[in-house]
Amino acid sequence: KSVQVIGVPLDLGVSKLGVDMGPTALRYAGIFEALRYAGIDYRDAGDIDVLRNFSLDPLSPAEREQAKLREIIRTSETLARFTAKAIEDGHMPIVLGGDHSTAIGSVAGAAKARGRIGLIWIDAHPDANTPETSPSGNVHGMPLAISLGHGMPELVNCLGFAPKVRPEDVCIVGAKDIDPEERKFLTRMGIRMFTTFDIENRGLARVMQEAVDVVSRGTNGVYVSFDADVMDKRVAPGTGITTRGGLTYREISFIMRSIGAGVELIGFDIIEVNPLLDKANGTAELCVELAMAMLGVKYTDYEKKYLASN
Ligand code: DIR
Ligand code: MN
Ligand code: MN
Ligand code: MN
Repeated sequence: KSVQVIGVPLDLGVSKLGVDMGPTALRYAGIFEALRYAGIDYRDAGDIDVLRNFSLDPLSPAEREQAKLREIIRTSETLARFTAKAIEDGHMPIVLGGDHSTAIGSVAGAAKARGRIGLIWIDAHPDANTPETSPSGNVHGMPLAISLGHGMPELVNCLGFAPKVRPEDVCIVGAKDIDPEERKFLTRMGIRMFTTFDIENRGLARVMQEAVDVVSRGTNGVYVSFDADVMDKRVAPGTGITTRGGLTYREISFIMRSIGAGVELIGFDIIEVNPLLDKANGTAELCVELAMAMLGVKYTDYEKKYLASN
């Protein structure tokens, strides 16, 4: 199996600068060295061209919002076509974000190529807001709703069809900060969500068994969208919204290994790595390790220090 890596330096869906450097941080953290270590064939497709956030500064607030939305629509279409093509050609796409509006395009592409897909959303937030329910107005809080067919029509209709996934094929893992209206939407849609409370309450092994079942049943493979902010701030400081009580290193490692062992993986996103907020790029390095875990390869400090270096 070969991998195609694409970077999406997109920060137009958030209010903080820095996630546009996610792709660079992940490359610098050694994602290609890791793939080489694992003997996995790969190609770096480079970064999609995206308007820089600060280039919009001269515009009025209203014009700026319009320009951001237009650019997110354009980027989503480009990424969706790339992702679909990679899958149709027999490759596994790994998408380096970028804020989470990146997933609008990658999920669209996976659905275009495979039809009925399962989707695992690993995130401290369900990202299931619509413009009507969003407390922030930020598009990175909306991509799951959009993939389910709810939100701005231009984004919902990415690649010309909607919805991208059925509610019964979606599973959220690790959520803890959920907006009230967003929770109502998820309940109404019948989305399976495993919060950090559920992980404590039921045990992670049982939660992951059920998550894998939900997304696998009846689907032609599973796409994973991984937001680095699901991890505790001491584990992963290099991400937009860091909070107390996120997942531990062992929890997130277990989640990735369970997915790798349990599903037919179509591809995945690594989202919201922000090197400006990081300590010596450690969050990006951890995300590389976690990506490898999803690919079924152990690539911890032990391999890096003792095995890969010889
Ligand atoms: C919040 C924050 N629910 C919003 N979402 C974040 O703006 O809609 N998602 N940070 O990753
Ligand atoms: Mn997110
Ligand atoms: Mn999040
Ligand atoms: Mn986010």
